[in-house]
Amino acid sequence: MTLTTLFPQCQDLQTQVEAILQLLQQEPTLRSQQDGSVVQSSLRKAIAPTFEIVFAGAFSAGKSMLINALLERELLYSAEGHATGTECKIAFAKTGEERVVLTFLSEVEVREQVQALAQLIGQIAPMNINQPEALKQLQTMALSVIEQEGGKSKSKRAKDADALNLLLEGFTNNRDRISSVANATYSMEQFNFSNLKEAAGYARRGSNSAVLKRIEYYCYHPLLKDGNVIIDTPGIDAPVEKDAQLTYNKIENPDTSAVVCVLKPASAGEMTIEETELLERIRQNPSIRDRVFYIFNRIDETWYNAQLRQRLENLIYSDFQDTTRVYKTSGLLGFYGSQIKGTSGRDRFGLDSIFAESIKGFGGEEETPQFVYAFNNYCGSSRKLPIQFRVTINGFESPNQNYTRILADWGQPLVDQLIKDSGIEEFRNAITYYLTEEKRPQLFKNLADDLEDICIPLRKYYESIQIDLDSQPREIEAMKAQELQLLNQQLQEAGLEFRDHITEEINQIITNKCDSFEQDFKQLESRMVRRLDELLDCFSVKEAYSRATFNHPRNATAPLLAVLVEALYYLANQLEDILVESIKSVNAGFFRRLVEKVRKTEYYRKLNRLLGNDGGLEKRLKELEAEVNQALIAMAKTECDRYVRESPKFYDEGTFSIYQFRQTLLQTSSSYDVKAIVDAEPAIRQLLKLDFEPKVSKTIHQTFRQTVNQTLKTHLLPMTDIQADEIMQQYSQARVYLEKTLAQEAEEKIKNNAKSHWEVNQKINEYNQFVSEINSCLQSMQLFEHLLPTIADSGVSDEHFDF
Ligand SMILES: Nc1nc2c(ncn2[C@@H]2O[C@H](COP(=O)(O)OP(=O)(O)OP(=O)(O)O)[C@@H](O)[C@H]2O)c(=O)[nH]1
Ligand SMILES: [Mg+2]
Repeated sequence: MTLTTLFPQCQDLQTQVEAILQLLQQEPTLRSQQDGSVVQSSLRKAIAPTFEIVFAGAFSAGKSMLINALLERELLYSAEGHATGTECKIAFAKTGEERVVLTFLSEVEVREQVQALAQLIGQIAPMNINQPEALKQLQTMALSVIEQEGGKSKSKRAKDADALNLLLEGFTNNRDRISSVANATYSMEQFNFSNLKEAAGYARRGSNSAVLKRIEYYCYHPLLKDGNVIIDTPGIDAPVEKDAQLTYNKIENPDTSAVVCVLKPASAGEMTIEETELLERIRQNPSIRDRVFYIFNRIDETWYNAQLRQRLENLIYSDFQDTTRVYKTSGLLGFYGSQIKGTSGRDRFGLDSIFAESIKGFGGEEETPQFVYAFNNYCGSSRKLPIQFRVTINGFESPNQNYTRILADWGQPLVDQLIKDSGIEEFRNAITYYLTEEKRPQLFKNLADDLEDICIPLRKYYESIQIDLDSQPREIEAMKAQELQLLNQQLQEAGLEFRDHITEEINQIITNKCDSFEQDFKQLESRMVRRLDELLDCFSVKEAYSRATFNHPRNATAPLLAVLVEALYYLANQLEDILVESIKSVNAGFFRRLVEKVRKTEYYRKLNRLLGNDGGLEKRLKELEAEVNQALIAMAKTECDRYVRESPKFYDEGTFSIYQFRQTLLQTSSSYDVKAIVDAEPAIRQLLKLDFEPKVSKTIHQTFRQTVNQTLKTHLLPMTDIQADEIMQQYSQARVYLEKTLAQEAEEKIKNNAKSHWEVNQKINEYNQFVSEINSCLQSMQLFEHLLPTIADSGVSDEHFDF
């Protein structure tokens, strides 16, 4: 019976759960916090048609035997040593439809394994495994490796060589059954097996199992109903590494739903490293969760060994406190106990039927089956049997004789007691109860719990959106009023911030902290110095002389003094031009940078938001730039005008210049034509240089910088106060402007809110619909405690918003 026929309300569960996950996906903030994959995996488990129960544990722990005992039939091959070499699945079949399907490795897979194993033992495998000769050769090599190592299990290398040998043998024997790339499957009829047991015998660990990928038994057993699949695996510490890996892969597979750990400490005294690792790996698979059964098998061995018994009790007490699923079993006694129930004295209680094969010994001597030893031990020394069974073991009888005598004397009640002590029934009852009663509701409970972890945040999130939206429109009105109230204050603040900013900028200039300004001013200095040098270099006495005679039409000659005077005027005026030009560019640079900085300020942005413009700041700065420009030009002119006057030191007694002057005069007075003066040109140039250099130096290094600083300060600072005031005057314009924009903003926001509101309501409706559908499924499973939360109507309808 399928899930849907049992619980029709759960028919669309997958769609519904996926819809909830979809809602989660739509909310990026939640999506990053909640993991939908957990729900997905529990959903998969809940609706999966099959439920895979993997039996895992150390090799020879008794996994295969335990499964046989559980199903009360000899299905799987069980033996001493590494017995199971491939995955064995047991699934449900109706009576009369029992069958086996054997799946072989493909040729590609066989080749891969041959190559891997050959490499491990230091051999090179042929590329083409279809060359019988090459294979024979490789097999001979493998056998000689085993011999070299001194036996199959003497070393890792010997074990690998043995595995290779079996693989090659299996491949050769089953050559016609193996396809090149596909995994070929065969039914038991194709093998002429008459029952499942024969198939199991064929597949037991060895050369056949080496080339088998999987064997699937379909048999009738109530335990297998409802999609339960039992899987037997090779031991986790199997001597063949590949076989052990197969089990670990199975444990990590998402299809695995439960694990029966068949543990060996009852015979070994403690858990092996591999067993501990197995438990860890089980914990790491989210598909398994708490669906783990811990079986301490071979419990019979503790009956004869007090120390083993004690160690096992301690282990269970210390390490298995947090689980109730701990069972102590004897698969051997449980299984054969159930088998000999149908026997009697006529077939010597199974010796001539069930055990007929195993008692065949060499030379007519009868062998003792493993079970008979265990049975006799149980009867003789386990101290398990209640006192009414007065059983004696006679040393003069053979084990088989003791066995038949005891059973003839005590019969069925003793077998029942044996089965009871084997713990198998307890385990079978527990796992049956779990699989038929608990499994389904628990899978759904897990799903419900995982879903709840998503539903609660989702509900909270929707509700918070609703609350937020409901409070929004009022808030906008309030915000608008508040904003208008604050307007005056904000305008004032902007004005003050502007003033402070400009003051700070001026201060930077005055204290030489503005690098760009310093650079511009340096430029001015060097232009002045360069210009003076040029003027002196190109100074022409002839031209100065001609200007002097030109100014005095009645005279044909001019004194040296007149030439000097002309030179003073000329140099002073030329220097003035360059200073004016330079200070203009210093000024322009200063204002350009200032405007750029102003544009980046908070008050500039604020003004734009409040007024829709900058409140006249830039215009004011432009005007100021022109004013300051004029003032600086005037200053530059005054400065250079002073160059016309010779410096007082010019005539100082004992100075170099008066000496120079006298020398020049001596030179020029020798004749009255221009030639004498022209000859003195270098001397005159020297004189001018002596006079001008100190004057220009004083300008650029002392007076003019201070003049510039003062001019900037006196023009800019008073302006900022005026501007701040002017900004305040714009209150009414600002009010009109702001009201308009705020109204627009509010309108926009209300529109958006209406849309969001509609959207969230839509989502809530969807959410509620899916959740209530899921809830009705959970209710049909009696999971009333695990229903998911729905979202109540917020009471705010969409009509509140007209959009
Ligand atoms: N004394 C005793 N022997 C047992 C018990 N269960 C199984 N055996 C024996 O242990 C041996 C191994 O049993 P299997 O069922 O083949 O063990 P397994 O875990 O399937 O071993 P692999 O398939 O090799 O991993 C067999 O000889 C069984 O008869 C038990 O409870 N007590
Ligand atoms: Mg086995």
